[in-house]
Amino acid sequence: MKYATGMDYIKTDSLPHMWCAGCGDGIVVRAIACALENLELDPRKIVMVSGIGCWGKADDYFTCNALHTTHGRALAYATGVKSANPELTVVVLMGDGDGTTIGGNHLLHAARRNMDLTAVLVNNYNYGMTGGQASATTPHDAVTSTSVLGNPERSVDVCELAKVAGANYVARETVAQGTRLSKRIQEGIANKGFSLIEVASPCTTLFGPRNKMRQPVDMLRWLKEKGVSEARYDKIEDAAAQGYFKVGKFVERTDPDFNTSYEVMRERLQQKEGK
Ligand SMILES: Cc1ncc(C[n+]2csc(CCOP(=O)(O)OP(=O)(O)O)c2C)c(N)n1
Ligand code: SF4
Repeated sequence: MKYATGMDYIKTDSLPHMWCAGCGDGIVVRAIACALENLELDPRKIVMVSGIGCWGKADDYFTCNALHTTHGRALAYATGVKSANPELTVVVLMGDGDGTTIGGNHLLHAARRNMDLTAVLVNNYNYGMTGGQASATTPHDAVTSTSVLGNPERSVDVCELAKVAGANYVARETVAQGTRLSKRIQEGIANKGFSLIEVASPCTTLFGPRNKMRQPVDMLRWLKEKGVSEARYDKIEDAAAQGYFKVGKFVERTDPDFNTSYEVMRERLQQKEGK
């Protein structure tokens, strides 16, 4: 079997990248690039739609078409792109602030419509680009620049949200296991309908040091230790309270996607009008 490098999909002239040392974003770029290579997709028929934030800058590093949009609205733009040309492969790049906090409503509706998009949502548990404020995925009691004594709120499980809203494919992996992550992204792109791949990733400058993980490696160790399979998670007493989270594939189904359902409506209209 050929070993994917992803290099045909990465703009090497844009390197070195802008992210801090130890940030997980570079690993996710590579995981997406390898998934695209394994699927043998033509970069000219792929559109990377990104929101705003550190991860939102990722579209700069791909050889594909890119649409850098407004904070929290990437899924709305991606819906427009896919509806205008359903032949395109549309990959949506969002941070947890982008996709879950300001843009949470768009996530709900993209999943409900089952738009044929693949959202790669990098969850670094805070707003990285603007100074490390708490987002909707910040764990309860975690320290951020807006929760200096610990986060009083509970966090949203993005995968559960996408699952109940009706996404066809839902998975979560961490950057500590890049090959598995790439495989999930590949499965998500290959699956028609809405796919959400949540990536647990370190923010080594803002989140780690505030939460007793001073070195980048401490955050990686934390993600590897706490991200466990569903089967293992269910055996751990008070798993959530101890900070464990599930990784793996949670949903894989083949319900009709939005554009397919829309075509059915168009045919009905033509029949009604006798065309
Ligand atoms: C409408 C709007 N509100 C706020 C901002 C400011 N802003 C820019 S990036 C960002 C946070 C991004 O956080 P996240 O999506 O988690 O991505 P990260 O930087 O952590 O990768 C915010 C609040 C903005 N650009 N637009
Ligand atoms: S601030 Fe955090 S998320 Fe942003 S580049 Fe640095 S480590 Fe990455």
